[in-house]
Amino acid sequence: MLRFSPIVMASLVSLLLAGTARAACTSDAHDFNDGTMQGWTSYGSYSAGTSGGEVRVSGDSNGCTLHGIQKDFSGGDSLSISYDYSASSTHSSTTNQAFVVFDASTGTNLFGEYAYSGGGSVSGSYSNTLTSEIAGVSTVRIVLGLYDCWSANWSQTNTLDNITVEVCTEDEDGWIVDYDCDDTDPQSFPGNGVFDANCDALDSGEAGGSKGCATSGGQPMIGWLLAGLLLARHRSG
Ligand SMILES: [Ca+2]
Ligand SMILES: [Ca+2]
Repeated sequence: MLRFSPIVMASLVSLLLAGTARAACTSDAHDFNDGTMQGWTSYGSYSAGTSGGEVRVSGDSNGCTLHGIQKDFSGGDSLSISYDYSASSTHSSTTNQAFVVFDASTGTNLFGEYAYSGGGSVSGSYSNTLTSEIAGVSTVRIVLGLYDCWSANWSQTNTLDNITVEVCTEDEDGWIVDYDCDDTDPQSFPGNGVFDANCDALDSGEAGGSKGCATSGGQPMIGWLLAGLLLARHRSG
């Protein structure tokens, strides 16, 4: 009969909890310095490719159409994005850079906002977090790019870099699962203050109440149950 020592047991539980924590939020972060598009693909009719460690979008069109890059993301309760951009054109009112989100299945526009709209050459950073806008949508399509609404060619361009998209799934109590209790994480218990500062995987009995990280949604118990099942399987095997 195979038995685990308490130390092995504790390690096993930590491993299971760590695995669960990774599943709660997934991050997709790219600096494009290797010259590849990292899964982002062209959207619209402008050309989009990497150059100098960033994504460059350029071309000409009309009809107020959107051009840039796209990527699909699945299965989340909240979606956070941040990126650096630059935008330019040769007219005083045709420079723009937009963050647009569609339902990938239906094409419905769920959200859109200009990071910049005006003229000249600009650069900046944009970030946002969507929750209600993506509720009930299984796969969202993010598009970063520009609107070309002019038949003339105003040499509109965008560059995009350091794009980070984080998708998080809430537990059954509506808490964002964050087992490492890193209160600096943007997804960590938004709007609900600071919790048990020394929370770790095995202190579920510690004071902190039902809103403490270790007891949020009871997931630590799931870890113990899984550990128990693995133990039982080894014992019977
Ligand atoms: Ca870069
Ligand atoms: Ca045009």
